[in-house]
Amino acid sequence: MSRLLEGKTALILGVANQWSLAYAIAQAFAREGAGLLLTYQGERQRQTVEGLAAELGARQVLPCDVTEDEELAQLAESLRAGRVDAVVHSIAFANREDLYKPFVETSRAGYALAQEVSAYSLVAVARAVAPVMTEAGSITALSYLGATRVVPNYNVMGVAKAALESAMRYLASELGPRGIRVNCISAGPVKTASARAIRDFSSILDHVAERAPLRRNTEPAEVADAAVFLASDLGRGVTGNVLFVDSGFQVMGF
Ligand code: IMJ
Repeated sequence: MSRLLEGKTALILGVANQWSLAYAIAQAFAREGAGLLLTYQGERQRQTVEGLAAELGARQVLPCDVTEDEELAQLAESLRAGRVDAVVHSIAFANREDLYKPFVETSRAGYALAQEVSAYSLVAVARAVAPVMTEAGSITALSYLGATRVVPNYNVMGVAKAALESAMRYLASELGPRGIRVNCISAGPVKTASARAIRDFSSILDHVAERAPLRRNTEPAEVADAAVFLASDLGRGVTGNVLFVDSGFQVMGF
């Protein structure tokens, strides 16, 4: 069978370590024949991401702190020589304390930070990369159920994911006429590094596995294969969509 992303180039933001969903997505994209461009945030992450990029056979590793306009401009400049077919946005951050305090206590600065890194970054990246994107390009962002439902402690991140999903729809509307599709994957809980930091995460995983229609948790490879679909020509009719890859958990009302 022919590979689904043969001849395509993918820019993947958010590979931080081997547990990252972005890492699983990069592996699946490489398996399907895509050329990979990875980004890292800050010098501290550079070596780690370069190591992972070598394992993946990535073509290039580029700096991209999404809070710095200058780095986004440089990213756009570095990409100008080539073309990008697919972008994966797998970036989020909130102050740790904002994931524990009551949501009503969220500070102005903490709210703004979560929005900037986790939601506005999709707009900034889309603007930077759209000029080098091919007709039939795609942008996929990672979201979570906490965007539309109240999940204990998700708090300011839930509001940021709501903004991310809304931004995805506006971008889908504006970039659609140029052939660029924009979607979200809403993944079930996965024990990534940023989830490990969450108190009682194991009980969250157990709760979902007991109730989800498939009676199990989500594997990174399942999220990655959905990302392959969206980035491939098989996804050509899909834009403005939130695709749940969560063992069906979101359909349960009780
Ligand atoms: C995060 C917090 C609370 C509940 C949570 C999560 N559940 C899940 C997550 C149920 C699945 C993981 N998730 C979907 C995220 O988007 C995580 C984002 C995040 C995590 C951290 C931890 C360390 C830190 N800042 C963070 N910012 C964002 O300092």
